[in-house]
Amino acid sequence: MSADPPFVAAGAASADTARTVIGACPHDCPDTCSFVTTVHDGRAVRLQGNPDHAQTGGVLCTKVSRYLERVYHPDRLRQPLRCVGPKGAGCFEPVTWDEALDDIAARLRAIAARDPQAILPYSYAGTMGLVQGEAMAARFFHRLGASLLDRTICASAGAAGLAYTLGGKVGMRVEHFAESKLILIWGSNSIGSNLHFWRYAQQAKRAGARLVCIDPRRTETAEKCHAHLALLPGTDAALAYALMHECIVHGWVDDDYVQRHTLGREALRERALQWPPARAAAVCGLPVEQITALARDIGACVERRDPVAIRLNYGMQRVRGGANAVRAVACLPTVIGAWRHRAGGLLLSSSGWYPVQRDVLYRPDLLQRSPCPQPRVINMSTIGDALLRPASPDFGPAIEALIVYNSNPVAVAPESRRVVQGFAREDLFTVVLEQFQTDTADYADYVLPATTQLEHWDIHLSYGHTDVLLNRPAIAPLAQARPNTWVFRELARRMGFDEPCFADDDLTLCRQAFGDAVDFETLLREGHAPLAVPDAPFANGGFPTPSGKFEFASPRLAAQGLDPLPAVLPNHEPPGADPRHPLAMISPPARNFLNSTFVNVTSLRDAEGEPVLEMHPDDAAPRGIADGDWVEVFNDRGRHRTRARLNGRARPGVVVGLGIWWRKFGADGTNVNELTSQALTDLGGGPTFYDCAVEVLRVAAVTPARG
Ligand SMILES: Nc1nc2c(c(=O)[nH]1)N[C@H]1C(S)=C(S)[C@@H](COP(=O)(O)OP(=O)(O)OC[C@H]3O[C@@H](n4cnc5c(=O)[nH]c(N)nc54)[C@H](O)[C@@H]3O)O[C@H]1N2
Ligand SMILES: Nc1nc2c(c(=O)[nH]1)N[C@H]1C(S)=C(S)[C@@H](COP(=O)(O)OP(=O)(O)OC[C@H]3O[C@@H](n4cnc5c(=O)[nH]c(N)nc54)[C@H](O)[C@@H]3O)O[C@H]1N2
Ligand code: SF4
Ligand SMILES: [Mo]
Repeated sequence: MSADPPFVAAGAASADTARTVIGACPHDCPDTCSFVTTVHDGRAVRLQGNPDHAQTGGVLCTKVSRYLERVYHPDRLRQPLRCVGPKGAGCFEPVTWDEALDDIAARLRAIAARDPQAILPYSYAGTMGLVQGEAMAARFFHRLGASLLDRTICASAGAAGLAYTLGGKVGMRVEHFAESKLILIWGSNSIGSNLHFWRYAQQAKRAGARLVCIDPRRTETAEKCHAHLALLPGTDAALAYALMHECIVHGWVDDDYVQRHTLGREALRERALQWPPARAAAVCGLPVEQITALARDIGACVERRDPVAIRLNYGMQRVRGGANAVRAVACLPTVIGAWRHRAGGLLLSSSGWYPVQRDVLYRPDLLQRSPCPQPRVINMSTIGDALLRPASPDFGPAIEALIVYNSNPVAVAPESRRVVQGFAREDLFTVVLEQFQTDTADYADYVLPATTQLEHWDIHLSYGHTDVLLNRPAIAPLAQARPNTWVFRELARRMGFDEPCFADDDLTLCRQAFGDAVDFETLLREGHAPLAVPDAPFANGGFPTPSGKFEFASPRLAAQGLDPLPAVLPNHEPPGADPRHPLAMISPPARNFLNSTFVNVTSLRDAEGEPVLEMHPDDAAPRGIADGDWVEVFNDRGRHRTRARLNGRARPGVVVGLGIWWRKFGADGTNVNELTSQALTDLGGGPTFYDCAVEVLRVAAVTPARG
């Protein structure tokens, strides 16, 4: 066993009386809750929402209320494991940390001696913590000169959409939605995935606000709104333009605001006038009255000077035209001058408000000390293809080693057949840092046991509010589990990287994350501290674009020879266009899971039951499918067996496969990503999970493989 680092707070594991420790929820969720763990005799016995953190309001979601079940799960990985059989067969033997780390370092050294770019990190937001996320890992891979990973799997299309309009991941402060009079919940199942925003929406509703949901699926959120527009996936830009069309022709625009604070208003006007509601209705698969009624709701607010707010979320940017759709939607509040009011405007992500000291934390300068100062960049959304590509002058070396942490790509990446084929390569050296034996860990050469949030330090930004949160460890690491930072520190030492930054401990990394921009003493005392974000940040313009204006038309895109205005782009696989695969499949998250996290927590899995495909009776009946029947969903990429559910949530032409189940819990060892494609979005290189044509057939009963 290697030397133990000081990753546990002084006294954290030793007190013998009950005490409480303030932490932060690590999961990839806009709410970033503060929680309080009660520890008794070194064991966490209770975990609750922090009542002193306004954004949390003392309330956690169902998933994280069950966090202790996950922390003390009998299946937690407790020691390093080495693969001793064929890839993916799940044959592992325990090894010591020293054996594992020595061998991993030796393997990486040998590959790096040929070309460090043959080594690829693969990580996402299993924890959103800045310290257990990329801090020590980024330093390690920069110093090594490994391939860089473009972390696109979730939000990069939306990020590009925001960058080319309002200038970045900034927007309204979420608490001000409580004062809005009309809230469009657009591409978001807030009750399932943004619960603490929903609390503000409820406050607004009680104060007389109207809530409108724009989502192909009749979600639990859609059910509770005053109106629901169940448009076809990938048609949001057409809807946004039709709403702007109505605003323009009826004079529901704020000319003064538009003149002062925007670029390209004439061009936008012309484009919007090409989208009368009837045209959009045909594209979106909506009754035209729903569009004109929503436009009238907006117009009534404009006339009364009531604030209109949009809670846009990432669900609508997982299609070919995702970035342009975000751009089009973002134009709407600007056209009506909604930003003048603190309860008006739009929020997709607030993460751009945070002054993260990236250069200090991630040390990109270390690339200069590596043998490869300008490594290639690999898009994580096409990991299947990347792992299967041979060396070529275009691509560079084949990927020989993959270090996975904070992610479960075998379950979550698109086009599983290719992903699995890549991970199954016997000549690929794969190391997986994990808390559990996930689908990805099954393909590892080494599985390294990772700590959970209760066992390590971290510091957090949020993409749904504007506070910084500090996570203190509440308990000692379980068995031999170790924080990600510790693993990369130990590997750095074995690789001979002697820069002082590799000696920084986790608390030092926490302090470095925001430097002087937040008061660390407040964080240590209270666990959270607010950023200074103005109440109505764009009431007087001042957008963080190069022009300082809201860019209806983007000079940056024009300079690249692209359409400067938001474009209405059809899906790669438009609903109904392919007679062999006439149904559009979307696969948004199941409420009791967080991506593929929690799927192995029994109480939460029981709440979800089993993988299902929601269908509309109009699509089920002609295929002879009844509620509860086994079906096969398929296209040219793959097939997946699941049960049909006719529960009134799917609209005609669209089927919904709730995600993201572990493959090994699927009836035939697959999940929805068997069907999804590696095609990318218009801007940002994002995945197109919800742009997926399929056909569905009834099949005989399937005997589940497991679970
Ligand atoms: N319970 C739970 N909470 C989560 C997650 C989870 O897995 N489970 N995941 C977390 C993560 S990583 C993220 S990124 C966010 C995801 O949460 P959101 O950003 O809200 O995105 P999604 O859940 O992908 O999709 C939201 C809604 O968009 C709808 N949708 C699908 N296609 C379209 C379309 O073309 N147009 C429109 N208008 N709507 C569409 C879906 O039906 C879904 O109800 O939530 C986070 N919170
Ligand atoms: N079909 C379909 N596919 C999707 C989506 C969809 O809507 N539909 N959503 C996409 C989206 S939005 C996202 S964000 C991605 C999410 O994909 P991922 O980022 O891979 O998220 P998870 O599936 O939650 O897997 C995170 C893993 O990190 C591990 N982990 C957590 N904390 C730590 C830690 O401190 N250390 C280590 N070493 N490991 C840790 C967890 O145990 C878990 O297995 O999936 C994408 N895939
Ligand atoms: S998953 Fe989201 S809602 Fe649930 S506790 Fe974590 S931050 Fe809060
Ligand atoms: Mo995500």
